[in-house]
Amino acid sequence: MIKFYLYPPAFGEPTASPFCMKTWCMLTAANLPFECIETPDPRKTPKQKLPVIEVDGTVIADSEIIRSYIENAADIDFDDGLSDHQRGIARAVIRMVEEHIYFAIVADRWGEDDNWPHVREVFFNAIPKLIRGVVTGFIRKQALRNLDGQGMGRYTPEERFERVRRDIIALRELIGDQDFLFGDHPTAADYSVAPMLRASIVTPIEKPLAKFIKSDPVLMAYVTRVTDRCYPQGVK
Ligand SMILES: N[C@@H](CCC(=O)N[C@@H](CS)C(=O)NCC(=O)O)C(=O)O
Repeated sequence: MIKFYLYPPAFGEPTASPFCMKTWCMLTAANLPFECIETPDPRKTPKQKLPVIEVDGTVIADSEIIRSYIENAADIDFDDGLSDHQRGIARAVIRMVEEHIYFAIVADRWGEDDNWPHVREVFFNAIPKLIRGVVTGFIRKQALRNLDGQGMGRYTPEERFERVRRDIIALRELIGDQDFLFGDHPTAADYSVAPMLRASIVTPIEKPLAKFIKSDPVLMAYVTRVTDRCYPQGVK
């Protein structure tokens, strides 16, 4: 049985992390037996991040590496039926949402003073109230340093939104009138994109990114379709 370590639910989402949600969708699609183990603390994992899975005592970290494990273990290809050209686009799309849009979400949540108190209360409610302010202040500083290092933290909120607005339009254009990114059935890119769009719109104090996505019927219908088809039963 695979042990799947993930963040607890947050802001109405089954898990606080779009990467955990992606992994959850992949495990579900592959029909492999697994148990979910919620933890708020990634510090003891190999990359100090979640998701990780544990298989027969071996820990596998990072949703992309987990994907390879799942595809091997279940003898499936999440991109089955895609042409090489489509596979190229899929990989670029996954990189765009996971390495670009994701950091705009982090900046909206951790960097904006009106969102931060909500994030603090939801993500760190396991920390005793007496020391929560100090501990989370330290964690926030670290997160903002990471954002600065990554680059997203150096943009003004307006510049940040303009960057991701164009990404979101690219996603909408790719979806077009299809049910999923590459046609009538979900592929790996859908497992990355839909959880990231959902994460964008549930940030407690709505920022331009959330408003932009929510005002787009194509994107919202797409998110609903992926949720209905790919999210595990009972957590939607
Ligand atoms: N490339 C990783 C990204 C995972 C990731 O960024 N996880 C975040 C939560 S969404 C995390 O655990 N962050 C903890 C930290 O950076 O300290 C993957 O695909 O699994």
